[in-house]
Amino acid sequence: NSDSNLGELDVLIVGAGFGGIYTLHLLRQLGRSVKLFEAGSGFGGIWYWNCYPGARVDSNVPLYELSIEELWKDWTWTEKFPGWAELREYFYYVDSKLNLKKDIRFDTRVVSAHYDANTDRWDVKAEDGTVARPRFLVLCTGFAAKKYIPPLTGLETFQGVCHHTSAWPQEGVPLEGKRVAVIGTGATGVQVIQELGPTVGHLTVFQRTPNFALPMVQSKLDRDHQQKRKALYPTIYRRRRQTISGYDFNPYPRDLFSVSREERRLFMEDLWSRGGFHFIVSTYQDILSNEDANREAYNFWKEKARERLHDPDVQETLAPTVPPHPFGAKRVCLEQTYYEVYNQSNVELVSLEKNPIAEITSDAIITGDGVRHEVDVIVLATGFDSVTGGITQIDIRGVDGTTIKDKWANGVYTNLGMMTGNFPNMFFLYGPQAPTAFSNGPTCIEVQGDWIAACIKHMLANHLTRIEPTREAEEEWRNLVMNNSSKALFHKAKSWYMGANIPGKPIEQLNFVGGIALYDSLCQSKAAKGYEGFILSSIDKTSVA
Ligand code: NA7
Repeated sequence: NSDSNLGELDVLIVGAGFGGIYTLHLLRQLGRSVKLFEAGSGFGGIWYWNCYPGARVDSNVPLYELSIEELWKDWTWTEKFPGWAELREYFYYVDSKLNLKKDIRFDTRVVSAHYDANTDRWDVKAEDGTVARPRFLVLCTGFAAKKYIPPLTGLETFQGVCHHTSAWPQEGVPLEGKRVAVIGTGATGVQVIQELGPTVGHLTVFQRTPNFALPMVQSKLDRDHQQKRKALYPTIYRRRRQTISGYDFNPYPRDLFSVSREERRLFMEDLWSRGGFHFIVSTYQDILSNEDANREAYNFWKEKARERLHDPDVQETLAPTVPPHPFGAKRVCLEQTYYEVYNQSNVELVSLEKNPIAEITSDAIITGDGVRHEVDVIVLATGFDSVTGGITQIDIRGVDGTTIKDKWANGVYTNLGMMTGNFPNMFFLYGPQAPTAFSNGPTCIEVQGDWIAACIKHMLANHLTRIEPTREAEEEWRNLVMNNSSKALFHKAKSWYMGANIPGKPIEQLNFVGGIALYDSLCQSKAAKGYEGFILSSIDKTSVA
């Protein structure tokens, strides 16, 4: 084999984020040939691409890390909610322990994968000409691998600096004293805005929909204290798999209106003071299903946000009297100084709801009211073709030549959110119809990675060469995913949870919202029943028959 032709492999993994490195480590233990291709020049996945100012994880230490091989013993974080640079360092630390690099090719972006039914192998090609023929293909491309840039008239004529947050230059961008525009106020926009507000000359924020951001309650972490807490980590890691959201906390098993107004107030104050996702995850169990309960939570949130804002117009734009959608129906994010930033004289908030962007010229963003907002830099914090985009952007063709993009054009079909029919031997992790984005990443990844590794082990040990879901199992799984969310309020918002942020994308619940513990048990039980809902076969037996 030449250097760019890896020939036949047992497994090829795509992506060197948490999902990729975890499955690489597990699968290598089978003693078979396993390689990993990564488009970026380094480790980190989402933390490789998203190095914009202020990028930070919304999960607290020690939940956002791998639980295996006692990796946590020799690693110390400096902040409760670590930033992108430290998260990247963590990956290099993991590499130093697990020696991952020797099986990884960086700068190798997979552009196509075609299934060859004659050999039960995938023909995989990368942009640089690298090819491989793995039996099993494991896509660990993440839920936010395909950026979304909206069709803004004249954007291509802008002469200043313009970047999407997930394509931020690795060397950084000089912004001090500059006139900067941020378009978008999702989790990313909020992080960029609070980071840039204090340093840039002028910041103009273009908001279409307000974000109901929650206080992160960030803190520096003391090394000794962290060391002492490590005795609890194995318990914490066991527990995170038994919760709804993969953290170490669960919803409170009471309905909001079942307790007195006073008790509610105290309870919510307590959750608020804890920070992180407690206010949305540890709260009353009916917050995301009962609209009245939801409004109570919103009103509490609104009061808190408004207390921090000086200008009444800004208060109404950021924390409106009537919310545009239920609280939490779009992903809420964590903030530190987001609201205070708007009290600064160099920060201006433009409501696109009142004044949409009409046009972008060589040096300005012009809104519907005719105002020219002159800027040097445009930051596009406009999100992603989330959950499915990372997979469908690759030219993946199944047994009959159909692309995965075509298969999912009118809706996603999978079994267990890990495989799809007509695309045998292809697994995806942290993708559609799995707890993706409704769970802490590493927790979900370990649950799915364990299942995939066990499945591949089973296939190899039994000389099976092909596994593929049945259509019935896919229909059943889709119904389960939809039914699980039918009582929830997610369908009342135009969010990426529902594919609604991308024009033309089918509107459907893209994530399994039943929780990690239930998901894990459903996956385990199908495996225990001999991979129920999947057809397993061997090419040798097929040819004999
Ligand atoms: P999001 O959450 O999809 O946010 C994208 C933002 O961009 C959001 O505020 C959008 O407004 C805005 N947007 C999108 N299109 C336009 C147009 N055409 N004009 C103006 N504004 C627009 O992406 P993020 O990167 O913030 O976060 C993604 C996930 O990564 C996050 O949830 C975490 O899980 C990590 P809209 O709300 O649609 O009105």
